Amino acid sequence: MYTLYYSPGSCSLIVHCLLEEFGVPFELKRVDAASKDEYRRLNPKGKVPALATPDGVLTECVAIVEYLCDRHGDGKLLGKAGTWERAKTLERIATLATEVHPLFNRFFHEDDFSDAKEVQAGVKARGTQKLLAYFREEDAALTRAYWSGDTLTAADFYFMVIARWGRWLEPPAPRMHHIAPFYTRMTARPAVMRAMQREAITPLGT
Ligand SMILES: N[C@@H](CCC(=O)N[C@@H](CS)C(=O)NCC(=O)O)C(=O)O
Repeated sequence: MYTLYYSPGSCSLIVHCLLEEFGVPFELKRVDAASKDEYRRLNPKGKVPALATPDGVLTECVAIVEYLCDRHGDGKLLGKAGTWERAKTLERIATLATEVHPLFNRFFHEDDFSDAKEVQAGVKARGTQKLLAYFREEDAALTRAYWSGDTLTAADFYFMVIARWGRWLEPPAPRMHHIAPFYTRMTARPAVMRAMQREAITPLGT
């Protein structure tokens, strides 16, 4: 039995959706300000997600996604180890984790970058600019059913969560011309609907 430590709508939603997709039993534990100190004993980084597994506690979205897909996906959603499909899907996931997620840190947590208000404003403004440029480029390229192509992969769940954060941009990422049908398709998946319902969030709301 797994336990997923999560915060609603955060990057832990990617893992939550995959657990639902694979239909494996798991418990959910919400991490918030009140439980943070206790949570640090389990995950000293203090961030979500963390997945308590029979093998131990695993952190980092990329590692958890690969672990779950290998254990439960049988090559589905990530591709079998050693294949081009696996490499290309991981390439997409790695870009989201190492390039795009940090841009959202500038957008949501500009005060992490400086104590000076004018520097924070600059960090946020540049982050916003880069995110809009990123989503416009992805929107133009997203001409197939899924962000990753004709076949659903784990990267699509990651992009869906990232696009959901982009609802605060103007224009909102989930409403962009090509991203919109992808986003609707993803958020209509029963597994995604179940995960969002349990986190008390909606595709475009809190
Ligand atoms: N590199 C980590 C990033 C995790 C992360 O930034 N989690 C955010 C939510 S999306 C978090 O826990 N933020 C709360 C905090 O930093 O205290 C991963 O990909 O799992």
